[in-house]
Amino acid sequence: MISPALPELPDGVTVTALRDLAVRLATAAGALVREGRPDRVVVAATKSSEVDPVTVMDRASEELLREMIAAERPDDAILGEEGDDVAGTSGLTWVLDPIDGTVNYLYGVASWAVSVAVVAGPPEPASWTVLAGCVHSVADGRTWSAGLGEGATRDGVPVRVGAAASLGTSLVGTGFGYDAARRAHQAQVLTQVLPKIRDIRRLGSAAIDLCLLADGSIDLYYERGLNPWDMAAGAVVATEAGAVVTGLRGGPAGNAMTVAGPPELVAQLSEILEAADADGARSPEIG
Ligand code: LIP
Repeated sequence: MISPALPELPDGVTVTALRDLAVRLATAAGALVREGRPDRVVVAATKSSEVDPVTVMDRASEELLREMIAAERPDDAILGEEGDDVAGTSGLTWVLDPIDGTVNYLYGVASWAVSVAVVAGPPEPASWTVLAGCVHSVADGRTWSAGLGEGATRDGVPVRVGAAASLGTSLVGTGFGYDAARRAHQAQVLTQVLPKIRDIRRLGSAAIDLCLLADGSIDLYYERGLNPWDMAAGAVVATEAGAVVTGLRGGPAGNAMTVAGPPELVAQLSEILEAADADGARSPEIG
């Protein structure tokens, strides 16, 4: 995949410096959350449904990220999963997921991450340009980062998407939303996908899924219902590693659908997803 054109950046700002900051932010928040994890994590509140939890450490992690950004880049805007939007004047927005994979964090399953990205343009996947991002998988310390036009790395080593021979031998990551009707539809879609691939992985963090795709640990990824903070950092890691990250029916990646992988496999998977109405284009009542 060819990186999108680099937009004009504020004076003195470079992609490399933004990427370095994204890594520092994600690892600092990761250390806070790792050290502060109690033996028994409790749910502080729920959001879109009773199975969509927030913990005290989601909030503490995002607070730390916001404080560090305010100190280092006071003119930038902030869009975070757990707090109010902060307006900025620089044209750059930090897109924050303080814990992606909160359910795993809650249960002590190792797949959860701090995800930090910085974007130019409106902070929504259809129109932003992601300049840099970092996904820090806190339990095992793996850290993926990417800068626009700079490539992607895991723990400093360049990564590339894998080259699965065919859709039939592809290992495909996916995820499910928090709404019951949406989940029922996602389960139906899965019945169309599963017989045509090697297997499915539902690991519980979209940010990590996109990074595993980037380093060839899985071959493809698709999910409906991603929020901007679930995907911003992972998407730049994946595209800089050679993946296409797109929506269905010629649209951009976003809430309706995100499909990622090598171009030819994405095209084949997208055909199945479109036929199964995986983006809800023919069933808007499901939401
Ligand atoms: C979660 C994801 C997960 C996805 C869920 C949810 P959270 O983010 O990353 O993989 O399937 O729908 O968006 O809620 O843990 O930040």
